[in-house]
Amino acid sequence: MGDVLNRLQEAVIAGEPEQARELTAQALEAGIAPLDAIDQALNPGMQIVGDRYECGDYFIPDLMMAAEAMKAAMEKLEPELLARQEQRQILGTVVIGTVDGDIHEIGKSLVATMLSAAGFQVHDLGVSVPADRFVEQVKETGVSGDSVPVVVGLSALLTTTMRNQEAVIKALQEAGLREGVKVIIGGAPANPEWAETIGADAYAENANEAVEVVKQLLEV
Ligand code: HCB
Repeated sequence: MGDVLNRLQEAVIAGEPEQARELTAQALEAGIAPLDAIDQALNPGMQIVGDRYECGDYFIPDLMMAAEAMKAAMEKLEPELLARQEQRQILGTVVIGTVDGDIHEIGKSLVATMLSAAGFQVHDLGVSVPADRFVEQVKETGVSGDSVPVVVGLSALLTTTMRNQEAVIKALQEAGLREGVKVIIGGAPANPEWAETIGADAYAENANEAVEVVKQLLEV
């Protein structure tokens, strides 16, 4: 089990999508749980990639290839994660996206997948999402009679874009929608203090914590 996960981590670090896809399939065939593959191979692999970029050993193309490898692995894991949620009882609705100016999508997509697997209806708005698009989706979600209450998930990976998490909260306030929703933020530069500063309801360090926090916020 350790060997295939080690090789999967190496495939992410080396930016090899085909290998990552193949090794993920092997891991699943060997009975490794999708969450173990994420926690023990993919996330640590991306962490190493980030460290190498930070110290100048890796460059943007390396980051992009590592991200492609992680995405290839996630494409195999997502159906498995969702399949494990057999009887779907909709616990609430989540509108999630990476904020304006920020194209980092892996963490946001992982949170979206985990919430979906846990029984939430998830509207994933994608990356670089303007504040008014979140507002529009929250309005639409309410109007279309989707399950309520609604949680808004805001991802930001850059110190320059984390301000836009606050911009979304302000836009929700201006539209008179803030009282009706819970806001959870995440992403590498965010932390609980930042959540408090910008008036978010909660912060989550990772996708598992996001699921727990959203459940707590909605009391489900
Ligand atoms: Co990017 N990048 N990047 N990047 N990138 C980071 C984020 C740096 C930290 C790297 C570094 O310098 N050490 C850095 C940011 C520095 C800073 O602002 N302090 C950085 C930079 C500078 C940049 C560019 C500006 C580089 C450039 O062009 N000069 C550029 C920005 C482009 C833009 O957004 N406008 C850029 C581009 C890229 C790509 C495109 C090459 C690629 C993204 C590809 C993609 O997503 N499709 C990329 C990547 C891959 C990274 C690193 C290496 C990994 C990010 C990642 O996917 N992590 C990252 C370094 C790092 O974080 N160690 C680096 C894995 C996921 C699973 O973790 O933290 O995203 P996560 O998500 C977690 C967690 O935060 C939480 O749960 C998730 C799952 O566990 N969470 C939430 C996330 N969102 C949540 C929302 C919630 O509501 C709740 C919880």
